[in-house]
Amino acid sequence: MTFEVGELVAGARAGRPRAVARLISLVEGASPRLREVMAALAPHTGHAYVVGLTGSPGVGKSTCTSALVGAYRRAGKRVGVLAVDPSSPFSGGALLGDRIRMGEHATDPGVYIRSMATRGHLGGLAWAAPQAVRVLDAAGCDVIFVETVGVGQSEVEVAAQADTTVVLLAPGMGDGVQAAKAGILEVGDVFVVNKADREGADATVRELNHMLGLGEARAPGDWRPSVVKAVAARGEGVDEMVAALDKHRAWLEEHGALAARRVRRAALEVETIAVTALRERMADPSGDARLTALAERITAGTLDPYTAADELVAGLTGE
Ligand SMILES: Nc1nc2c(ncn2[C@@H]2O[C@H](COP(=O)(O)OP(=O)(O)O)[C@@H](O)[C@H]2O)c(=O)[nH]1
Ligand SMILES: [Mg+2]
Repeated sequence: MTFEVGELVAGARAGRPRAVARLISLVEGASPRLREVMAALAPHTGHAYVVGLTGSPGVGKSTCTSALVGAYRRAGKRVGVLAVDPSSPFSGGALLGDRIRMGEHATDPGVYIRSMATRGHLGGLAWAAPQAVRVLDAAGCDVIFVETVGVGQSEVEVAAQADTTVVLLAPGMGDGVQAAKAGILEVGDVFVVNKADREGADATVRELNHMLGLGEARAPGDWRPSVVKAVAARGEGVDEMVAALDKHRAWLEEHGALAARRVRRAALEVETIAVTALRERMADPSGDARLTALAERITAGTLDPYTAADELVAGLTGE
């Protein structure tokens, strides 16, 4: 399909939903023209505050996000929501459940809601999500929520690539133990024990505080994660969540840690793009032939794998 990159970018910057949607579709489809798009968007990014939310399926991420969107809208902020769920069936730009959960915001021109499915792409989620965030950032969002299911390494990583990462748990799901296993305790800046209308919420909070206390990888001056109880479905605990987000943001800014986080995030983004590009070249026929030739020399005992790897990288990058 033909399109004018400048026009699309201008449209997105003017807040036209169709232009924003179109740009995110280009990301999703790994369009060869993304290079141009990202170059055009770059000068208009860096304004949005990015909040990652992760947790088990059904814990209430979308419900919480929707409640938070409402709170930030009332404060006059423009809000973007990116729901990334590669395991869910994908239909027409929104996951059905999320569309219902966020329905109240569907017609608000100050809110962009987008679901992304990136299954099957080389580099997948880790590659696509930051690019979609850039689109929403350039479109003038003040806050961007990135919701990912905290079940796989890459999903957790995507949520962790935020300014503030929120980890959601619910009582009675054995969630604490699951969270520890999935390694999401380490990435949480704010913990929300949602579904506090259910039995065991206080026990979950205690268990969580205990586990956070055990994980003393933190240095003395480090941020101490906040733990908030919520009943997102009834809007309870939303103000506390907003306060916890604000507090973390203020802490980051005070300690010069926000800039550092963003540099780390950009570095990871570049790394992901570079590694993805290398993998693609390795997978194409000439790369494959190179690799096979090197592998044959290794099995013949005439080459060691480290030197082979150096040669491979040099061969793939030195055109
Ligand atoms: N009892 C209770 N149910 C909730 C609460 N928050 C969300 N839910 C329900 O939990 C289900 C899953 O919520 P959803 O936000 O889609 O979870 P996600 O998969 O983490 O995005 C939905 O039926 C919600 O209505 C809550 O605080 N209490
Ligand atoms: Mg959801």
